[in-house]
Order: sequence, then structure tokens, then C-alpha cells
Amino acid sequence: MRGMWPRTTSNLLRALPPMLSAQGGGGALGAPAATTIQRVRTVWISDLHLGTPGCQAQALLDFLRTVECDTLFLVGDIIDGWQLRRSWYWPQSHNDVVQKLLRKARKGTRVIFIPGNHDEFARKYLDHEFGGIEVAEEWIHTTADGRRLWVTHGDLYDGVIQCARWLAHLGDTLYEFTLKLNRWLNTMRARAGLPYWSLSKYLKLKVKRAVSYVADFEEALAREARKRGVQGLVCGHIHHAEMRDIGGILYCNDGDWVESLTALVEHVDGRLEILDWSARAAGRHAVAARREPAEEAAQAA
Ligand SMILES: [Mn+2]
Repeated sequence: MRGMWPRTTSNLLRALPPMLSAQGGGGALGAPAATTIQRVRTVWISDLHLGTPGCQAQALLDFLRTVECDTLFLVGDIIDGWQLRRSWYWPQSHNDVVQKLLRKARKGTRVIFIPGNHDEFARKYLDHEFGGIEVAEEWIHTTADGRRLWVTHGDLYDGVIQCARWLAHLGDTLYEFTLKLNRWLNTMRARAGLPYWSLSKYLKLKVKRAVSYVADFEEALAREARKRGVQGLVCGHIHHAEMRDIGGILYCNDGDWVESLTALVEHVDGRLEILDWSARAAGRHAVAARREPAEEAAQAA
């Protein structure tokens, strides 16, 4: 996954050529979303950040409609209390996501919510239940093939959040800004018929890798998992989907729904996989962008 991004560029401008090339990404363009339901045993999603403009609620709704599972884990930063406190943002699509989650719980999916740092208000309600959604601090999930996975959001093992909350909040503001820039760039890209490309994801890979932030986070979680005597772990928090072995511990990060649009799923046989929804979202963007001129013409007529 890391290999997909230009490695030697230190300069943002040099990352832009793929945006200017009509071939960039490819494949997903013009492919309308299929409506076949995919059945899996377990789904993990995190970092939806409902209540912020960055949340890609439409893509998320599309994903939730398409996937059915026995157990759905909401692995933290589902509702962004930090940003809602600063300014209220709650469009209909965010309501639809909440309704969809409640509906899944009502229809028999076991929904488990593990709060993160952005929705830490929910940590006051551990071991309670809301509309069929269970709230828990952490979880041990056993896969169909018998592996035990520790599920946690991950912020409790993030050195920055634990040692310098002010820095985390400052980073949050800068992050919002890059997300804004990202939306603008992708509106332009969609108009040009280009697939979705995450600027903030690109920048974060460059910047955070440099200070080995991500590596430290992953190592810390793998250590904690080993202490718990499990075979692996599932977390979110750093908005970077990944599945790899760290010293005999399977580290799984389910990514996020503000930039990478990814989920972790367990198939019925226990096999784990990261689903990348960004290609699907790109297809939809491109279709919407191509429809615009026709709609304008229809309005003018
Ligand atoms: Mn977080």
C-alpha cells in the first residue's frame, strides 16, 4: 500500500501529476456501484467522524447497504465530539448513517461500539446499551478459525494523545484544513473525470512516517496485544488501513471514512481482509460529475 505513493518526492507539487493524468487510478471510472449484498462474518469500521464535513457519509451509507454481517464493530471516533463542540455540523446524511446502524442492530446484527478519543464522552457509558448498540471499552473477538483478536480504538497507546493533548488538538485543526483542501482538490478532479485521490492521506504518510509516529503506535499496540495473550489486534485511530505481522502479532487497522474509505472484514471462514471503498466512491464521483452538464442542460431547457 505504501508503495503506491511516490517515495522520493519531498514536494507536494510533484505528487500532482497523477491528478492531471486522465489515466490515473483507472478501472473504477464509469463503473456504477453494483447492488449485490456481500455477506461476511464480522465488519470493523472506525473513524467515521460524523459531525464533521470531512465524513464521507454517502460512501459509508453505500458500504453499509452493501455489506451484511453477524457482528459490526464501531471502533471509535464514530461521532466527533471535539469538532461538534466547536461548531455544530449535522447534515441529513449523517442522520442516515446513525439510522442505518440502529436499523442493523434492530434487524439482528450485533453492534458493538468501542469509543475513541473524539467520542470519549461515550466512555462514561461503558457496558450500557443504546438502541441495541453495546458500548464497551475494548473487546476480545474470536474468529471463525479460532484466532483471538483484541479490539481497541488505539488512542490510549498514542504517545502524542497521552503526553500532549494540546498538540493533538492543534494537529486536529491542521488536519481539518488539509481535509478541506482535499475536498476542493477532489471536486476539481471529479469535474475532470479523475478518480478520488487523498491528499491528506498522502501528506500524513509523508509527515508521520518521517517522525516514525505510525511505527511507534503500531509497535505499542502489538506489545499490548502480546501482554493480553491474543494472536492479533484490530484498531483504528491513525486513519491508515493496514494488516501485517508485527513480531508474531497480527496488526489490523481498519482505516477510516474521511479519507481512505476502508473497512476490515472477516469472511465466514475466518479470513481477514481490508475492503477499500475508495475505488467505488471514485466511480460514483465520476458518474455524478459526468451527469452535471446534462442536468444543467435539462434545467436550461
Ligand atoms: Mn482517534
